[in-house]
Amino acid sequence: MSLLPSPRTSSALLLAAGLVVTAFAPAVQAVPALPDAPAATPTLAAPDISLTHVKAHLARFSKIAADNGGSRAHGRSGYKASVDYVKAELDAAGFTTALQQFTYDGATGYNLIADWPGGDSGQVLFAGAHLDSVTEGAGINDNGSGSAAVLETALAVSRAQYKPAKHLRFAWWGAEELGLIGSKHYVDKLASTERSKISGYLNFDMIGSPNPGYFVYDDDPTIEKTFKDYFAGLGVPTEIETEGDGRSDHAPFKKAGIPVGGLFTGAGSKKTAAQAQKWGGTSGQSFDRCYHSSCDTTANIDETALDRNSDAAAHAIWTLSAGTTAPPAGTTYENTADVSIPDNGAAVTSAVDVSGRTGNAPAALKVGVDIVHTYRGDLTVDLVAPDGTAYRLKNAAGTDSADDIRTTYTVDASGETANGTWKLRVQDTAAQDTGRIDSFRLTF
Ligand code: DTR
Ligand code: CA
Ligand code: ZN
Ligand code: ZN
Repeated sequence: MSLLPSPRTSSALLLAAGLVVTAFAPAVQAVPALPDAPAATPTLAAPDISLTHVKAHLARFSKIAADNGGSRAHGRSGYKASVDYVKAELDAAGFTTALQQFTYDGATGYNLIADWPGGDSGQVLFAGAHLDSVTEGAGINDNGSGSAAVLETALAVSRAQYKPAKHLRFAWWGAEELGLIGSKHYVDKLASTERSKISGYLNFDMIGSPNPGYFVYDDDPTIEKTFKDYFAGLGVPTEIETEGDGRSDHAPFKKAGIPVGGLFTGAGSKKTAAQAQKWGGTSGQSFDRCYHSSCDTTANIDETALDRNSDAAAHAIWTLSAGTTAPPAGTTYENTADVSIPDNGAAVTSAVDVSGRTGNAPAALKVGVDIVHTYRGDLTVDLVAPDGTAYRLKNAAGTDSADDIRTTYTVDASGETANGTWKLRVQDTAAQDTGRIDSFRLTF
């Protein structure tokens, strides 16, 4: 049995090195990473997003609609005026902005993309909202609310001169109301190499409904937890957003395999008595009685909901961009429990549970193997991915009479989901000589 270092000492040393450490356990089966293992990158708290500022953007959207025939719909002058307003705010705040044009229904549409300079261009945290309204009205809740919250959060990034680990990108989409046209166009035009750089897309569509519910998208667990933890901190219960699968601009990103999340306060569906009990408001009444109607004006906003969701958006953007959505590269998951290898017998395994990561494992996954054995030529060694796929690390080799295997293999595991139970499988295929697995670790 190896002399196990004291968990505390080893954990402290490894944590100091920014590595996440699984607990040291006498049992053979894996132990999950320490649930409260602190993230390697400290998270700066997001600033409070000013409701006054968000409402000021809504007032501008309202005036734009009034000055442009009553709406901010795709193909109408009110939409382009909305784009010009948001773009001017962002240009003045130091963002790198770009207009992406597309044509739909015989009219030119525009996506406004804004990049905040800096951060790891290989890890992009993306937040967006559709800027267009329906033709019936100004579209203040749908979706001036999301557009204004995302704009004010972007401006808060500039005011704070925030420098997160990840690169921040923001977007205001065109022609969502006609079928997610602008966001679909953006994702369609995005090269696969660029898609893989997006660690998450956060969508904000209707976040100030006058009879609000607090709904959190449940598409990606890490993003969902980030939002739910925020509202738990406010003492505000949330529900999973079930109405929207495919019904807003996160859908094209999700379809492209990008982790998505977002917030929603409800549209035409009616609030139940149970929901009114927990959130207040009026049961039996729509969350937004002016959904897609001319009465979707600045009076069609619940300010508390708008403020809470704006602050939640900022919290998620600060948290998920600080490199904490997934433990940073170089994170190790280890199992140091000894596992005896039966002589000329059945295979045995040592397992580690990987969690809290997004996407797939890397193309250069490091597999650390410490096996004590008096004739390593007897042994076959495999890495087994969470879905059961086996990667042969070492074949048996009768002539290799040396002792022990203490080495690190590099495996292209990019086809495997990162999270799950990974196993080291070892089999002694020849009689005589025995040994044990001393430890097994994965470094992402
Ligand atoms: N499609 C959105 C409104 C909408 C309806 N259900 C959901 C769910 C999640 C986000 C948005 C929506 C629109 O009319 O813009
Ligand atoms: Ca606020
Ligand atoms: Zn909408
Ligand atoms: Zn709508």
